[in-house]
Amino acid sequence: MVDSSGLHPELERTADDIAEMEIRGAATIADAAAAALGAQAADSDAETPEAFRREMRDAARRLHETRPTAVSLPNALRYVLTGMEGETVAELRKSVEEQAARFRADLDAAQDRLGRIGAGRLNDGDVVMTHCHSTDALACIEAAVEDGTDLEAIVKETRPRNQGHITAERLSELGVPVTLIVDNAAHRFMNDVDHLLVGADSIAADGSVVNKIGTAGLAVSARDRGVPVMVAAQSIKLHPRTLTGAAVEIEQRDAMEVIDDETREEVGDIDVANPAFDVTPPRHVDAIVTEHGQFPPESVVVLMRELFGESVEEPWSE
Ligand code: RI2
Repeated sequence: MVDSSGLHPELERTADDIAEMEIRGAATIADAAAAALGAQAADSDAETPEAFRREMRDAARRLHETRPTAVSLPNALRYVLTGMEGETVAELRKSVEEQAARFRADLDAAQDRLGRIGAGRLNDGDVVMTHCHSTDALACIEAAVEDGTDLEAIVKETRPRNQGHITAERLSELGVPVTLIVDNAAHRFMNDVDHLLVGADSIAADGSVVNKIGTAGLAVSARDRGVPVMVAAQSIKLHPRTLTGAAVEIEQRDAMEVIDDETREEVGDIDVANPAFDVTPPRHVDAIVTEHGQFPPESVVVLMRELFGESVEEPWSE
């Protein structure tokens, strides 16, 4: 059943959870968005094909407005909506449900493939430093561990949301010895590290990597110590609009994530800035590992053209 706004409660809940970061991580966001569109289609009360199409566009717009940086979200919405085909509501419904299911299955398969490719860069005895929590990055470690590669991890806690705790938990479950450090300790540990391994929320056509705030400085530190920087990112992280010159919007989040109101009042009259992401230039990245292989950042544009061409539709804004 849909509510008076025409949007399914599951879709509303998914949108709220993405905005609040109860659902987070670029791949997980894309998966949840596709599932929500599928649920919207399944329970739609639309009586005409036009009403159904409009409802799906409204649903996609609602999801799109939640978080601006991870391009996996619009890429997922575009994939599902461009697969919407048919003359009748029943046909349209079926096509959306099938396309959403296909997207989700492809996403899983892509992450597995990416993990196996990334694992090839990791050698027995290596120490990997991680930042934030990325399922794409973890897939590389998981595949390496499955191959019998012994790894250790230095895990940054990643203020302000401490997603490093999730990474630490997942790695422990895999049997990888973990040392958790505060973000400020990263440079001190860089001499002990063989790889810096991070995920991505968006990758621009010039090979710039948009990822959790702190990645850019970390990559400079890794470069300084000769530590290779490896970015694990499925192709849904490629930002097609950057092919035509658009910049990736950096999400600014609530000050409350950095400092609670009471402490802030004690400190005095201050501004608080909380950008969620930063941009690591291609010269500080060694390899972008995707499900299609690994690329030096400067050549990722070739893959982008192949996958998206030059024109990028936004069916939800029609
Ligand atoms: P996967 C996260 O952002 C991190 O920046 C992480 O590197 C990226 O998403 C990719 O995650 P946030 O949602 O898609 O925690 O690899 O702000 O899981």
